[in-house]
Amino acid sequence: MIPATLITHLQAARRIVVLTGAGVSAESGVPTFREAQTGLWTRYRPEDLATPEAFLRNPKLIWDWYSWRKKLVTEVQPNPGHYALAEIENYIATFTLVTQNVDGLHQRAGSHNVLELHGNILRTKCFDEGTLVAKGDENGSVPPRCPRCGGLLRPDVVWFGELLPSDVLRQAMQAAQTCDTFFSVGTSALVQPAAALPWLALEHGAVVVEVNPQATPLTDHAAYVLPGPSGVVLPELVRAVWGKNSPSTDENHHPGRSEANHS
Ligand code: BJW
Repeated sequence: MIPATLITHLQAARRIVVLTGAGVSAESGVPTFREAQTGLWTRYRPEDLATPEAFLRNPKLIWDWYSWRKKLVTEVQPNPGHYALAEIENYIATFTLVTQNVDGLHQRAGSHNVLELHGNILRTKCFDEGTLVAKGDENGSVPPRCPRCGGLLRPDVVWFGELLPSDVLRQAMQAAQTCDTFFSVGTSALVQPAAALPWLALEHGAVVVEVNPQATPLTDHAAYVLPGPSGVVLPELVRAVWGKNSPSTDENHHPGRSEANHS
């Protein structure tokens, strides 16, 4: 069900950016943010946990939430969506994977050029100094304390109200402005500044493709919408574009928008 015109476009594509969100890891068993939370954490909203204020209010609660999630991400495996994205990197001259995910599953699937906008849950840093702490330097308290200054340790992720790593954001914006094709995959496209990246790509003439079973604020503006789980859609796309499968119908193409993007 990959539109024939999209297949043709991708066969000639030179610069592709893919922005991923929690939906890409959903099929690995990692819960998304704005869908139902599971287990112990059903009574909390991520917006109430993923802030510096929440951490300072109740450091143990937040540390425990992240400990639970850290354990989860080390126990799950990358899914076919992650592997398909790692494979596309082999076919495209300039391929940038920009992820909002903090789980490291793209790297474990073999992706190399990965920009982590929101950090990585498996790294730990000092809340006060911002310096990274090597594994094993964490002491036994909950949360552990910084071996240098005694401050509280926290995961090296970006919480609401915090700045994204400036160099990573700059590279992502640069890639979005200069790509010929921009994929938005498995993200609700709500959280800024990541959500602005597809719009930046649109403004600069890229063909924007969305992969998501649900509609988002981007859906009506994308040239192509591939509605389905990324673990199914992305491998199908790789087969259709770079494999031996023949192209299918054009039913998900929004022709007017695509032409506008190329004008
Ligand atoms: C599938 C699927 C399958 C399911 N296949 N798909 C401008 C306007 C208004 C507000 C702001 C603004 N600029 C900044 C803000 C404030 C704020 C913000 O954006 N708020 C919004 C809620 C409005 N942004 C910030 O605070 C950022 N900092 C910043 O901008 O600093 C400067 C500043 C501050 C304050 C004011 C102004 C400027 C920082 C944002 C940090 C986000 N951090 C988190 C937590 C990371 C750590 C952790 O993991 O705990 O990042 S929040 C959470 O949301 C996480 C995610 O990376 C992020 C995005 O979520 P994502 O990935 O899109 O997940 P979901 O759950 O929302 O969606 C999943 C999607 O998957 C759904 O669409 C499903 O349909 C789909 N799906 N199964 C494909 N199988």
